Amino acid sequence: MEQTFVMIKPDGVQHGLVGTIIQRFENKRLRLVRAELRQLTVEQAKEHYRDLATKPFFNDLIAFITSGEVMAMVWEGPHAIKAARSLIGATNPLESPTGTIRGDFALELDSNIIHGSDSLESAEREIQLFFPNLHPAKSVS
Ligand code: IDP
Ligand code: MG
Repeated sequence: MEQTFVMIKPDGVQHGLVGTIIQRFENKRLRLVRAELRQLTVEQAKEHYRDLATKPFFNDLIAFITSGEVMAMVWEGPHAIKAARSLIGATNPLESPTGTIRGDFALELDSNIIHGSDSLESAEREIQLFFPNLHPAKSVS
């Protein structure tokens, strides 16, 4: 059993896609473990996207992801990380096939509706960042 972090970005929330997206994940037989509407701080956004800090679009990405509420979620199931990425589609919506969330609901790279963890390592890091009480970090004392 695997868990992954999925986040509907401000454009997806504003366009009323929360229900549709949750339905697609449920149809795939993934199980919703946590969900919360959140307004991210700039600090949280920078930590979430820290691997992209050197990219030229980083500041725009942080401004966009903090521009409105996001729906932060944890989904669980066998191969949940890969299954979620498959439902989400390619980073560039124009290269994401119809039938994927980005292929169906997005047009532009910088507003592509939804985030999903890309590896076990990032899933664990992102779940810990957004829902630290789900798997409390072990005390090092
Ligand atoms: P992913 O969301 O498919 O995992 P990443 O490469 O991790 O793609 O990039 C994170 C987010 O940064 C993307 O979802 C997209 O919103 C934004 N992004 C990625 N590449 C570009 C770019 O070249 N221009 C503008 N925004 C980008
Ligand atoms: Mg990514």
